[in-house]
Amino acid sequence: MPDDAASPFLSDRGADFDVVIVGAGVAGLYAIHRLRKMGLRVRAYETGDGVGGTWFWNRYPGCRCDVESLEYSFSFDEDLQQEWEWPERYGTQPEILKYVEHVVERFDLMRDVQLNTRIAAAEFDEDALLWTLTTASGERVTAPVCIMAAGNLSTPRRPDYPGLDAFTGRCYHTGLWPKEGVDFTGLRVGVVGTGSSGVQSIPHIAAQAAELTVFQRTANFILPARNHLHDPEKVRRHKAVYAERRRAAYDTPFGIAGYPPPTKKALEAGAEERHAQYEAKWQEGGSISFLFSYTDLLQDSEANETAAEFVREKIRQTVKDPVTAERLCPDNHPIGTKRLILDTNYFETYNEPHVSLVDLRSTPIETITPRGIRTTDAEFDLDAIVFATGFDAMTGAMLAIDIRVKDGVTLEEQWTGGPRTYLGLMVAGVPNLFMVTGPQSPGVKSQMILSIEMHVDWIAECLERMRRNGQRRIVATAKAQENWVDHVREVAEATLYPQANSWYMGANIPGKPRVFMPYVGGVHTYKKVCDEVVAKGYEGFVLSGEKVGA
Ligand code: N01
Repeated sequence: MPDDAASPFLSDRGADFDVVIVGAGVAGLYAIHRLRKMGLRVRAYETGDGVGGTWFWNRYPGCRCDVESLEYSFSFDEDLQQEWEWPERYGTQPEILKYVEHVVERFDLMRDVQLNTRIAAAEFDEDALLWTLTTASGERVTAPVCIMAAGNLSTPRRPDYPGLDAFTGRCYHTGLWPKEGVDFTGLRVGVVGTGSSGVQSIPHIAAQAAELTVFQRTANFILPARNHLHDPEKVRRHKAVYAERRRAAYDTPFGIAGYPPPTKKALEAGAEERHAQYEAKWQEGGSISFLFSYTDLLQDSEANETAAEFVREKIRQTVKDPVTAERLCPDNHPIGTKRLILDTNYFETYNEPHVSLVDLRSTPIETITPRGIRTTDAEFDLDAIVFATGFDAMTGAMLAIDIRVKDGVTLEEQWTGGPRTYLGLMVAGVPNLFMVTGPQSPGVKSQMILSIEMHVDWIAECLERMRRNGQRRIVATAKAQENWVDHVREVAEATLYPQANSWYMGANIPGKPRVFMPYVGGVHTYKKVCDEVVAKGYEGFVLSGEKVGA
């Protein structure tokens, strides 16, 4: 039974549901819970045959979250956060999936999820003020409100090398890992890609494979995770102030409390002091703490270079073969401008005799052959290829759905030059369709679950107000969107982020518009903006029962 006996939202229009949700990952699941508490009739549609999104699909060996487990979890229920036990500093994929499944059972969410259902199209009817979603198998469902919770890193991408289909060995993508797992024992394996997924899986694959060849296009900055079993006393202390820490997280740039912000610029410290600072952070493990060494690491190239060189020195000290070590040293982007990677034994893996590194910048892949991979100067016979080549990030999942307003705009047309949103929550000209952690919000640059909860709560409060006021339509204005898009760009341009060929820039997908997509002004700033928008009567949105131009 709903907790709230208020009348269902717009049920008089004969819609199948009040709100339809695309995706049953962490975002979709929380949306079900939150909206159901308001008495709304909701349903989430999920492509997979299980819930969990990212944590359902990314089952590759070594997969873990790089945000600490005590932070990377829901905050909406005090009993849940007090009772759940995270055994290690960073949650593994199986642990996180187990947690998500527990949440689903605990709050009885499954009854509002339809699995094995891909949403192919969504069309808004301006006269009826209804969204009609069409599934890949042709089923249609209507609701006045649609929430896109389809994920930022949920559209895996494999490069289109010639010959790929002719490869006679086994082929995998880290983001679509087989449920039953993969045994590489005795095999000659090639891994293409050295982002987080590659770096986490390579030591595990190396432990089984007879030979492992890693194909690297860009060397990345990688810091030690320093994972360990939790100290029960530390957990007790954390949980004693859990609610307070969660609140404090909203006042921080990355949405995680407990990291004292830096107070000094890097070049204000002498070389020895700087080295000691970086060394302390290196020993502590984790990325936020390291980036918080100095105030200007992401703004000033010279400052950034001091941290970058510290990490390169660590690589040279760890990897015994000097040629391999130099190849592993990142040299084409400032540290932190691509997502920092946390590792366990990644660099050490290259000291093993059966592991080798191919530099694709000097010898690119020409073709996949039936027997393996051919680069411009060698041929590698392989039994299996693992693509750790990432995702069509931030826009891939939304653009895979034909989203259109009847007789009006399509999302694809709106986003030809890159995504354009108001606050990462809505798109001008597309009424009653909300995004959870959409482009131009801080989502991917934050503790994702906090950002998900923030967005879902914002959407829920907005719908509550619409219901109270008898309003049926909400849309962002073109002007508000333009201002926000400009602001997001200006904030990014004041940093070093746009210098890297990252997925934040869409640079990993050939032909994708090169636009910096996340908002990097920080969760603390963004939350204030969203609160102010509400306080000013949903500034930048038009709320109405009538059809109005956006
Ligand atoms: O993907 P990526 P990912 N030929 O895009 C290379 C989150 N995540 O799955 O850098 C050759 O980062 C590409 O090279 P380049 C996290 O936010 C989190 O690893 O484009 N190589 C790169 O090396 C992360 O940032 C966790 O030159 C090609 C790699 O493939 C995000 O997901 C764990 C290529 C792709 O790296 C994505 O991570 C895993 C080509 N044609 C993921 N195309 C944790 O929480 C691409 N590459 C720890």
